[in-house]
Amino acid sequence: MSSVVSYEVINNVGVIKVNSPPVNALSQAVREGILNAVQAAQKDESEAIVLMCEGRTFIAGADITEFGKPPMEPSLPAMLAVLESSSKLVIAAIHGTALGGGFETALACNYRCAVPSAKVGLPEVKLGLLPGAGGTQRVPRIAGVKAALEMITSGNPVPAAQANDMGLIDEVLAGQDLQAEAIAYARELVESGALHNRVRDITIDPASIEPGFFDNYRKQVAKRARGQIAQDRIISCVEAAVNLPMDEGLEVERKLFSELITSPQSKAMRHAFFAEREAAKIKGLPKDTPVRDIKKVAIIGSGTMGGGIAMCFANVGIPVQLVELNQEALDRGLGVIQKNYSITVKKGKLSEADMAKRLALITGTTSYDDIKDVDLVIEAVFENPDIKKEVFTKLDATVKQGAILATNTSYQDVNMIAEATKRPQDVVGMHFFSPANVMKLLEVVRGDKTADDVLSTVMQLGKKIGKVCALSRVCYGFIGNRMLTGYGRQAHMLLLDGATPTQVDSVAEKFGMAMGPLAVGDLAGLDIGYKARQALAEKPDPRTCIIADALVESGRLGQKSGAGYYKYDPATRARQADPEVEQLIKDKAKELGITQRDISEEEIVDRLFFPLINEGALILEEGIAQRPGDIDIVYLYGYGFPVAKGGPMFYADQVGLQKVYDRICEFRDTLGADFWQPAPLLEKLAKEGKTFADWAKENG
Ligand code: T1G
Repeated sequence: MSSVVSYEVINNVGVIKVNSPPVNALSQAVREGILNAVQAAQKDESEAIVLMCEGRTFIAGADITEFGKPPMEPSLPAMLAVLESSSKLVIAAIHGTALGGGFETALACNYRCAVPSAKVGLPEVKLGLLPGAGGTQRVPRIAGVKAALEMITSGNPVPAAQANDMGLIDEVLAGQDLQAEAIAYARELVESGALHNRVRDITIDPASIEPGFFDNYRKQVAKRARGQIAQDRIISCVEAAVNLPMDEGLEVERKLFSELITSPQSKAMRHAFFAEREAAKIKGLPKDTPVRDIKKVAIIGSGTMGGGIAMCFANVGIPVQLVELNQEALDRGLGVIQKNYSITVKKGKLSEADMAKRLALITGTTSYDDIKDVDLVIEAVFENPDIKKEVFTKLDATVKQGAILATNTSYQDVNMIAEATKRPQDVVGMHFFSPANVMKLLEVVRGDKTADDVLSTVMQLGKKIGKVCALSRVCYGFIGNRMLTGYGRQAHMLLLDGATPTQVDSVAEKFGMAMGPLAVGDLAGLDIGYKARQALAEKPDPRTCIIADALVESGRLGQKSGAGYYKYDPATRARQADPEVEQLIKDKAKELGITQRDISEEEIVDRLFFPLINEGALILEEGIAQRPGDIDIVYLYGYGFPVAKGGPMFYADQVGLQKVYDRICEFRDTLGADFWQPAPLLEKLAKEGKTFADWAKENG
């Protein structure tokens, strides 16, 4: 056979085993090995064929690393055609996650069995693609059009039991011994004279689809697709599965797949896929860096952040103690957690039993003595450096040696906090994003003295609690918030120059941001920034805050007060433009001697997003971030940047660094040098005709 696919006949069943770590992706060697094994099985004494995998999972999809390279035979469709035309029953035996081309391979088999913990899915949409090996044609034939559309446009995996109910899995095994149980199931099928089922032989009655269904579905999906095109093409493929014979439907699928795989959106989303995994790796850290065992966690502060962080740990079965100054604050914090879980239960996303299990893992205390033997403490108190230093001094005096002492600070100097202890090597930043139990980004902030095993522990723990981690060195605002300053500043200055809040936010949302910058300010509360500015020793440039200050001083704090940059419908919280605010903006512009003008969409896009890129370049050359891809991950998972654009640095490469550089120089010369100084690295790469991706390759 081959180094990645073995074949042997056991009890008259031909067993094909794929063993191609890490996820048995359908590389050329795997495709060739399976095809050869199926052909060999046609001629031997086997009465049926089982296709299974070694290692952590069944085939997890096409080999994404092969995309963009010249195609290598046998193609996946060719391999599947041999599988589907086998004269002997072929049974896929699934464990782990059968995803994408992996699940499509299983669908081309006659039967599918799986262990209870297995999941199946078609996540191609998350890569800006569609299932390109028959998934859009076979799933609707088995599970029906609606279920197929939900599964393929969401890309979410389906657990084995549910897949069994949908008909996508024929048999859920006991799961004690996959190979033995799969062989027994194959024998049972042979001995019972099971039909040579082929999914392609199922037809869907077009009359069963209500008129206008597909167009309505397109409209519904377009809202959540945020400009992504794959969902629309998936719907067209499923429509073809209803109206066309299998081979013609496969032709439609192949054509639309080819369109997507060369699309900028898919290239961006595939970049994001690999960047996320790259970001979890710390340059220069030995692969065998030990990891500390985190069995018990304490969180100092049970406010919004502390409570959300506590839920992250309870959700994965790690006991967590909240520490508060007094019982009243503690009870309030625990009450908020209970309420958050109850809301999830009401939405049907959590069972009562699981809620109870998680709540039982979250306890509270007002005494540091109760947390002296925890393995990790995360401080989540006010963003006041003196309070943080006081907390860390107390932790240092109380908590056992070897515990990790983390701060959730968004801005403060982690080195300064570490110096408040005698163990700076155990101090690290774990910057969660609000709401901490929802937002996936975790900025891991490396202090100058943070130990390697602390970093490796926190990166691994971050993944365990469902976060996407990116490493930052210490600077004001780390990666995300530091870059956000320029973005927010320009949003404010665009108003003074003549754009309205609606114009700025709708251009940002058309670009793909989850929410425009001014609406985000209203959501977070304009008073937060106001208080921070009031605390500054040096008053900020009025051009960057005169409107925001005036709004707060007139009681317009944002959604929490019913009005900020916008008015908010009390029932729906829908935002409405407010002529009062638009007049206030005009008055403030006049006060500053700014002559307002029409602002183009292009100027808004460039003035919002080029500062992100420029600051990202500075962050790279200062060594604050390891890679441009890490910066992309911060923005994709922490700030609602559209994944179809890959992140600010990937987007910059697509725009072209020369264009970005020239535009920033133009803004410097027309809007003023205060806020428009091109980063030296950006200038250098532009002049050399290079990209940030080139920089990443050259810098390892
Ligand atoms: N191809 C190549 N490498 C892959 C891969 C893939 N499909 N999936 C994972 N890897 C690498 C990954 O980069 C990492 O590498 C290592 O495996 C472990 O991954 C024709 C066209 C399977 C749920 O989208 O969702 O099929 O960093 O850290 O957390 O219609 O990987 O170690 O060097 O994520 O245990 C469709 C993508 C492809 C599945 C495992 N399939 N993978 O999660 O490990 S397109 C997918 C995942 C397709 C067909 C279409 C997850 C996982 P390294 P990991 P994990």
